[in-house]
This record gives sequence, structure tokens and C-alpha cells, in this order.
Amino acid sequence: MTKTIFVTIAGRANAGKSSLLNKLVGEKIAAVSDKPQTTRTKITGVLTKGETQYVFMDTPGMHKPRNKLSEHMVKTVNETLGGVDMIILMCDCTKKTAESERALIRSFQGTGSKVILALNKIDLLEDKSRVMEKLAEYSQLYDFCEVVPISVTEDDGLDIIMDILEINAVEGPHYFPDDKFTDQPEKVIMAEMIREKALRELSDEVPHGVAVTIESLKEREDRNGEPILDITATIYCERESHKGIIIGKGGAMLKKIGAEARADLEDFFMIKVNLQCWVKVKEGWRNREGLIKNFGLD
Ligand SMILES: Nc1nc2c(ncn2[C@@H]2O[C@H](COP(=O)(O)OP(=O)(O)OP(=O)(O)O)[C@@H](O)[C@H]2O)c(=O)[nH]1
Ligand SMILES: [Mg+2]
Repeated sequence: MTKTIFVTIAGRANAGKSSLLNKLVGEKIAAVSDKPQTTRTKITGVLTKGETQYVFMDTPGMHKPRNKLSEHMVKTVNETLGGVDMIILMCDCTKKTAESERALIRSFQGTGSKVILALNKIDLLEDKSRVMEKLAEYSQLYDFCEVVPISVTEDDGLDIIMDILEINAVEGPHYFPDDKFTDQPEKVIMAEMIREKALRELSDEVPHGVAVTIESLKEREDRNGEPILDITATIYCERESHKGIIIGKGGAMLKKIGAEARADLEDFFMIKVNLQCWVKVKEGWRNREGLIKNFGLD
């Protein structure tokens, strides 16, 4: 008999939710960076192991909305909390609890949601007894069904999470083909790989106002008869001054972002890639519904 479990991964920004999704699914499907608000939409990752299919939903980091885009992001989190079998609340055990996090936990109250508290980044704790303090602190906020200290980057404790999920999986059909690992279209994965590099390379306000779209995709043969994929992408930003920063001196920054993205794209799609990136300005797009919709972020 086949089994399935739907799991929402939620928590404050930068806690390591997308890192967890990628690690559990075993594929790099969600962008990861040290900048808060890296994830902007719900990203589904699927893992089928034996009879059990795990459907993970990564969500944007919970925060106080500052513009129309972040209103959509917070709405996405709230919508993704309902109707699932389990929730993993990802916390950063090196940080104090935030109000946005407490608000998220309050929203579990009265719903009877089964929530696993994952205390992430334990590799960064010098004093391991801090884990117990964190556990006590969070346990006052909600009756978590399990508490697991983990480190996603060190692959520590993730087997315990998988065991808990396996036990909680329910008999029923698999909702995705067994070899599928995400519901994200190819073009979205490509755009996110480029945006991730922009997030990692740029600083201050610039990366938060970046959106990426794929304009064209064409497979052809290169001079040696090898297959090559031509990708044209547009990197949008909010201001003329940001455009200059993204392009960089003599085009150096854009070249760097492009080269890093190309390496990832070639790894993921297992084909040689020729990537061309253009930079355009869409003034204040994060507050313009039409543009948010165009970028697939509504
Ligand atoms: N040291 C350490 N760093 C981690 C761990 N897990 C994630 N990180 C880092 O934490 C940062 C944030 O990771 P993400 O996976 O993007 O976090 P997120 O919760 O998805 O963030 P948002 O999408 O912005 O909400 C990245 O720099 C990760 O490499 C961990 O276990 N230990
Ligand atoms: Mg994320």
C-alpha cells in the first residue's frame, strides 16, 4: 500500500528552510542565500522513497510586510499551513525568537496542526547547552509533537526528521510521478538559479529588488557538434543606480553572476549552456500588482 505525507516548511527568514528542502529532496531546487527573504513563492519538492511519497512545501520567511510583494509572500505562508499532514517549524537556534516567528506559532494554535520544531544551525553553537534553553523557550509557545536539533549544512539530525515523517505518512495514492522532484517549470528553476547568484553577489537594497525572467531557450549544436542550450535572461531591478551596480565596472559584476549561474545550470540540466543576461529597470515593481503578477509572484 502506498503512503503519502504533505509537509509545510515554515519559519522566519534565513532559518534554513530552502536549504532543508534541497537536502531532503536531494536536488537543488530552491534558491539559498544569506540574505533574508530569498524565497518569494511556495516551492514544492517531492521525494519518493520505497512506498512513501514525501511532498515538501518550502515557504517564504515569515516577516512583517513592507510592500505588496511581501504581502503576497506572507499570504502564501498562511495558505500553505492549512490542509497538510505536518508542519516543520524551522528555527535558527543562534538567534533570539522574533515577533514574526511568535505570530506564526500563534497561528498554529487551535488548528491542531502537528508541528515538528527543528532547531537548526546547531553547528554554530559553541555552547551546546543552549539547545536545551531554546527547547524550553519554544515549548512554552506551542505543544510541538517533536523537537529535533539539526544542522542542515552538516547533515545532522535530518534522518530523525525523515523517520518522524515516515511514521506520520498516511495510506493513499502518490500525487506526483515517482521520478518527479518538483512542480516548478524549467524556466522558473533557471530564473531562480540566476537570481540566487545575484542575491549572493549583491548587497544592501539591490538584491531585494531583483527579479529574473527567461526570455528565450534554444537548443542547438555547437561547432563540434555538441548540444548547447542558448538561454537569454533579463535581470530586472528597481532603479537606474541599481542597474549600474548589477552591471558593474566594465560589466564585471554581470559577468560574475552569469558565470556562476551558468555553472549551476550546466550541472542541473546536464547540458552545455550559453547564457546571456540583460539588465532592465522596472521602477518600484515590488509595489506594482501587474508586474508582481508578470513575474509569477502573486
Ligand atoms: N551554519 C549553518 N548555516 C546554515 C544551515 N542551514 C542553512 N544555513 C545557511 O543559512 C542561510 C539561509 O539559508 P536559506 O535556506 O536560504 O534560508 P531560508 O529559511 O530559506 O530563508 P528565506 O527564504 O529568506 O526565508 C544560508 O546562508 C545557508 O547556507 C546550518 O545548518 N548551519
Ligand atoms: Mg528560502
